[in-house]
Amino acid sequence: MITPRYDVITIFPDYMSPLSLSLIGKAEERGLLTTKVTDLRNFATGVHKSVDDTPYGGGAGMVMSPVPWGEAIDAVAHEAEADGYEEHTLIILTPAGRKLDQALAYELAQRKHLIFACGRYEGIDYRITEHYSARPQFKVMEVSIGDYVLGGGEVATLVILEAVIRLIPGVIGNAESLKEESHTLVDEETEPLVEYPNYTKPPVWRDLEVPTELVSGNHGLIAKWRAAKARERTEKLKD
Ligand code: JDQ
Repeated sequence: MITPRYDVITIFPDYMSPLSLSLIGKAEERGLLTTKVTDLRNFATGVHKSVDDTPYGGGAGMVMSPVPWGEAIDAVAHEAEADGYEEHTLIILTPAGRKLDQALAYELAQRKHLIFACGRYEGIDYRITEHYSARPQFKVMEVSIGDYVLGGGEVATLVILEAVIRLIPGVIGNAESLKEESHTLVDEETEPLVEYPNYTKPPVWRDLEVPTELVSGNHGLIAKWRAAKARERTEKLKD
């Protein structure tokens, strides 16, 4: 059985150390998936091992050269192919990409090989997008995690991987919680709903009581209360 493989290419490989912690690290230890971080600098040539240059057309900042990026992506794809991964989804992090949401996380969780290209400076020469979009083994996606500008793609990659990996079968022990999530995510009118509020013990905390519905033992009443609260909370987020 082929398990998902997640490659990350970056000039800051240490920045990806959270991959070996917690949820993701444990899933990897259990053999549910593989992650590998590749240092783009290993594909830079010349005495200074530089990976950036000035932008054509002028302007501030530097742009990442397509030359080391092409070599690094080819090497990663080649290694994955030797392990039986025939299709590669190249995810290029950029504030100009498709916004991450739960539907995109589900979509990415179906793919067996993801390659995350983490740029720095002003981003990567656009010919990387153009070139890999034209290669049949590759699907290219430009992805953003939200409308703010980060210093590079590394943190965005960690966010995406955390959202994707918890959807891989077996990663979360409780399959019921994922099923419930996918039900509450999209209701009958496909309107995204936020979660209902949660409560746990103690039953009274700083004079605040747990809503009586939740301690009623009446599962119909509990379901009705939760649906109403989810809608109320969703409404409050508008405007
Ligand atoms: C890169 C930068 C000015 C890019 C370089 C590579 N959602 C999201 N916000 N920011 C990013 C993603 C992101 C991703 C990759 C990146 C930012 N930068 C910095 C600076 C213009 C464009």
